[in-house]
Amino acid sequence: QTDIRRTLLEMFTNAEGEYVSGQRISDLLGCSRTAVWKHIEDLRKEGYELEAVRKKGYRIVTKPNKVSTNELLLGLHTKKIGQNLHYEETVDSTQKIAHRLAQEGAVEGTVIVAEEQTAGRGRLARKWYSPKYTGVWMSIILRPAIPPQHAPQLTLLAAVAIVQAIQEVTNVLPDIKWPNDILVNNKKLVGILTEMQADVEQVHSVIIGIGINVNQKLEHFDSDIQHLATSLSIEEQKEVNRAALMQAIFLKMESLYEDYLENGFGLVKHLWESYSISIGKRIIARTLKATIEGHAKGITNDGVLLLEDDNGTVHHIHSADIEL
Ligand code: BT5
Repeated sequence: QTDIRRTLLEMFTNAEGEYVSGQRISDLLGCSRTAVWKHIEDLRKEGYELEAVRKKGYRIVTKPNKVSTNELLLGLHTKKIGQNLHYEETVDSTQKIAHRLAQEGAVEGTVIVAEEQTAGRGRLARKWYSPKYTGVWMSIILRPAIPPQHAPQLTLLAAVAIVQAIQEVTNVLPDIKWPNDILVNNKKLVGILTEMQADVEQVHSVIIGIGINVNQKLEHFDSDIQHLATSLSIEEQKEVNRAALMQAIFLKMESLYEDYLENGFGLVKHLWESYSISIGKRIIARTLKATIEGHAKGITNDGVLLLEDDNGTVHHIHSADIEL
């Protein structure tokens, strides 16, 4: 069923807005005219606006403002990431679903995407606002053979892939703030939440949750984050295609991930440092136990932040909120 729709959409895309006759469609799909009509009806239900003209055939007038499985799979040239896709209209949290699927043996590269999250979460059980049709709310399941203490490296890998994808799809030039924020002009555009299933020696799965504000207007943000959040469309001053952005992320992530598995953290570390605004500056790090002020010297090979306080002591920060 998905394959037929995929072929159908490819056909319309190749037609570039011109009509495709019902006969041609039924020939190519190898199904009856009645079956063609049913597939067209299904596309309409998904939000595609299709025009049917006697003797000419069908053409696509507008695509839905949704991110459907079809939109995401059409022209996706990855080997793994995004190829096994779970698309949902509304979920509590894509992280929750990803954990369940990972436990049930979901293949590496499985992605859970939702149009809306009713209980999207950040770190430390904080809330992540995920309003309908406006953002990218997704979780990616990876299964690297690495020790658990290396898992934070994948947060940094995801951040680099997202920054590169944003630069490819828009004119926005974002910065990374250690460990998991992507900012534009000091406002939060993206949050990343990496969780894992592991035993002491080995990771079973790493679940990378990615939240990107894409098409929200300022007034769409809840008042408690209005002063600290931004979206791509606010920065770009036009709507941004979410499916194209996700595809770009899948591609960038896959190539960085392949390099990471083969050659280690070196390339990601180098790229991450080039996008980071927290390194080489005076910062304040609030951990659960303490607040430390000092000079951010860099990150270790495990992705741990090195912070030198005024007494010259270098602290290894595993998790904190950073103030610049
Ligand atoms: C994060 O947490 O930044 C990680 C967010 C991860 C969200 C994704 S969406 C898909 C997947 N499924 C989930 O349920 N989660 C993941 P943290 O660093 O703790 O930041 C949380 C803080 O960011 C909140 O306390 C707010 O201040 C702020 N915030 C909440 N929603 C926001 C939004 N949409 N845009 C910008 N800031 C937001």
